[in-house]
Amino acid sequence: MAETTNTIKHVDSALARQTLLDGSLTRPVAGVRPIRLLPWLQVVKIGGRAIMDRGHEAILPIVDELRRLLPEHRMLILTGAGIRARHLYSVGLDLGLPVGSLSPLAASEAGQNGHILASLLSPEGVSYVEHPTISTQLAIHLQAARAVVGSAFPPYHHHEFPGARIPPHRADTGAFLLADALGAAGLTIVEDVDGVYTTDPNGPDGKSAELLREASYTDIAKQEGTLPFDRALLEVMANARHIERVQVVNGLVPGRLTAALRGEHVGTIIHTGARPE
Ligand code: GWN
Ligand code: ATP
Repeated sequence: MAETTNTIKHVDSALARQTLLDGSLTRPVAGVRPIRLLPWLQVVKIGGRAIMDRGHEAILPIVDELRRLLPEHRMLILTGAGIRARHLYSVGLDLGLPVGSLSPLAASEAGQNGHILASLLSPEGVSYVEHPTISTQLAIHLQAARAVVGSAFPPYHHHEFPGARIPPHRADTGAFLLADALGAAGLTIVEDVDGVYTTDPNGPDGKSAELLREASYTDIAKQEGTLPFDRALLEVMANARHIERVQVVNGLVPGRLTAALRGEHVGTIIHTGARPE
């Protein structure tokens, strides 16, 4: 008869026995700061409407600037959706499409802009990488190239929150979520205005618009009216784990993106809810 030995190893699992809803129980396990996956990465979001829709006049100078930045920085360049997505929203809303159907359709426009930008940077070894590749193989792609391009739009599809008819989580939110999840060195949002103003500088009250040089996400959240990025960005900034500040810069002015990546203050710096390490 075989002898029974008492060598069974009990695996301690800190969260096995309790509800995940009780913060006092989960905090000792889940309350630590996540590690930075790509701490040397600079994430750059290029506006779909602000830059890509303007065609060669705006795109070629930005491509030139990105090309010159390659020896200095390793970058994840993410593109927004722009005017084609807005046309799509108007047609889709007129037909009664739910928000979860509009989200992937708009996202595909952000992807198209990324394919365009990547094609222009391909002589430098830069390629478009798909969402699943960004999720699982970004590190190896960034070993092969100084930068890659992707879609800034988060792929929520039918998981998009149903509170509004237009998808609330768009390209700026998607870029921030990625940068924070990767523990990147920084996020720069490239627009067609000098930064965040007290009111839309291109709107009816544009003459009274004042540029905010530096503000916290809570200050900006209190500001009524429009912003140059999705309002949901402010909500995710509240719970940021790594990205402590984001700079919004004017990509129509040559050199601003370069200066921002070098740590200079050339647009609006927004402080997030992330605690300093
Ligand atoms: O199609 O331009 O990735 O990188 O949110 O999903 O709607 O898809 O539904 O790998 O997975 O249109 O086909 O499209 O932009 O998002 O991609 O060319 O499943 O490389 O197939 O998460 O690019 O695309 O639109 O980003 O933002 O095949 Mo596109 Mo987008 Mo490509 Mo991607 Mo969505 Mo995939 Mo996806 Mo869909
Ligand atoms: P996407 O990438 O989603 O296509 P985008 O980032 O390229 O979008 P917009 O969403 O159009 O571009 O944002 C930029 C525009 O926001 C500016 O041209 C400006 O007119 C407008 N805007 C509205 N409110 C403000 C504000 N408070 N401060 C600065 N710009 C504002």
